[in-house]
Parts: sequence; C-alpha cells; structure tokens
Amino acid sequence: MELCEEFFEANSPPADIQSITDGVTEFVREHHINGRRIAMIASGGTTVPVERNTVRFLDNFSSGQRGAASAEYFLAQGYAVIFLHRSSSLKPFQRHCASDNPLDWLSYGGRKLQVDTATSENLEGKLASVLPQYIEVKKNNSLHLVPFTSVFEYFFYLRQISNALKPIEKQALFYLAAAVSDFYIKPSDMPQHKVQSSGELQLKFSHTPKMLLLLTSKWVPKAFVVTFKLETEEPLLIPHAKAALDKYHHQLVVANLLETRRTSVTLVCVENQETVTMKLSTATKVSGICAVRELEDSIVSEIVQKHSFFLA
Ligand code: 9Z3
Repeated sequence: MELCEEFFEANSPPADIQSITDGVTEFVREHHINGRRIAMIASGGTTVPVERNTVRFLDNFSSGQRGAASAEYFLAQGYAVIFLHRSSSLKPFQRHCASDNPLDWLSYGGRKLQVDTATSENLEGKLASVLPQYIEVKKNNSLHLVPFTSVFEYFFYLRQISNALKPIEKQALFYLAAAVSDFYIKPSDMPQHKVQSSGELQLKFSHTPKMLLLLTSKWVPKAFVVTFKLETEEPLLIPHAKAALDKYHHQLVVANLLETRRTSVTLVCVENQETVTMKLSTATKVSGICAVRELEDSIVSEIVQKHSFFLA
C-alpha cells in the first residue's frame, strides 16, 4: 500500500480534479437522498505516457463495450451510474450509433436541415428501443460521465470518486471493467521532451501499484466490489481470478478471455469461490434495451441480485 501512497505523492493531480470531485459529490448526494443505489463503472483502456510533454504513449485494446453496455443495464435496474471512462471509448447510449456519421443523416436546402426519410426510418429501427431509456436517464440525471485518458488520471479520479461514495457504504457498487495498464513510467524515469528518433528507444517501466487493496480496505471498505480478470491463456484464468479474491477480499471477479470475451464470462464469487459461467448462446433473456442479446444483460442481472443479497 506504500507504493500506492507514493504514486499519489509523486504525480500531480489532474488540473480539473476539484471540479470532477464537486460534480461527483453532488451526484452522490442527490441520488443517495432519493434512496438509489449507485454503481461506479470503470471502462476502457488507460494510456501510459512515454514523455512528459506527451507525444507518444502505450495503449491497450479495450473498446469500452463491456462498461458502456453494462451501464445501460444498471440504469435499467434503477441504479444511478458514475461512468469513469476512457474519453475515446464507447459511451452508454451513444454506442448504438458509434459507427454512424451524423452528417450522413442530414440534407441541407434553403437554410434548413432535414433528416432524410430513408435515414430516419433506418435510425428509428436502430434507436427506438434505446431512446426512451436515454430520455428517462437524462430527465433523472442518473448518469454521470467522468472521462480520463492516462493511467494517472484514472487513479486520481478513482480515489476521489471512492471518497465521495464511502459514506453510502453498502449502497455503492464498484464494477471495475477498465483495462488498466499493469506498467507505467514513473515521472522520474520519463523524459521531459519528445524522444528523438536518432537513437534506440529505451524505457523503464515500473509496476502500477495495486490500488485495489487500498480501495477494498480503506477507500470503500463496505462497498460491493466487482473486478474483472482478463487472460489470453485459459488455464490461468480461474486460478488468477481466485487469487485476486484471496488478495483483495472483495465480492466478485468476472473472468474473461480476450478471444471469447463477447460470448463467455465466468463469475467467481467470494462464497466458496463458487463459479458461474455465462455464455451468450445460452442466455435466454432478450434485452429490453436493444434488439440484440448482450452478455452484459446477464452479467448485470446476476450482480444486481448478489448486491441485493449483500444489502439484506
Ligand atoms: C476486462 O476484463 C473487460 O471485460 C474487457 C472488456 C477489458 C476485456 P472491452 O472494453 O473489453 O469491451 O473491449 N477488464 C479488466 C481487464 C484487466 O486489465 N484486469 C486486470 C487483470 O486482469 C485486473 S484490474 O489483471
């Protein structure tokens, strides 16, 4: 845990840390008064800057699909959601038209913008099931977005959000689906300026401190905490998920393999380290949110049940 404290001492907080904190604190106050449970969802990958005046960075594969889809299902279950996400990754609701170019929807004539009829029909088919929930969420202000890019921003914001959620204890649910880099370059090992291309590139990476232990033991010791474990080798997956539960003493690990993450996950629970494998092909429920079945629907339903049991 000392390494975690050192991390916060050695790095400067993001410039907007106070406004982020104020926004989250107000969001938590408003929804806690109304008796809502609050889910804090972390989503997307983190960047690791190579230079202080950053031109280059190390990144990872995460698209943010898991987190964005899950946010919609938590909202549908009545949770207020803090969505801590990589700024360029998928966002709840917007993800349904992420591959569209809005300029293609419109025509322009006589100083008036018009939605093409064909586009309008197409959009209706696509968004009819999403829009009502989106409008409801906006009306209730039940989704609060906090964007980050680097691993530094991620940890600073996570700490502030945890502080804001600590008072609501068991009502808070952490769903840590972000793919956070395991390695980073310490500011003391980071060149100030753009590394020139004339010589070989040599970088020193340090282990990213394991903030999870701090989160479960100090930041939000009473919250319901779900983490994700990603592997590319099947035999490592469940043993590593179980090891994480032993180490961090939280409630649940969602274990997935890179290749099959869209169609299969295994939930490893703290009680007897029981495992439940969910496969998309066997999920029976058809989502009320969009026409396509999504694994996140089943994952979130199971987790909400477990959170209810935890609260009882
Ligand atoms: C996950 O395992 C998520 O399910 C994915 C989702 C990142 C695979 P996408 O964003 O993918 O929908 O494209 N997240 C956690 C990954 C992770 O780095 N976990 C750490 C580990 O495995 C523990 S915090 O060691």
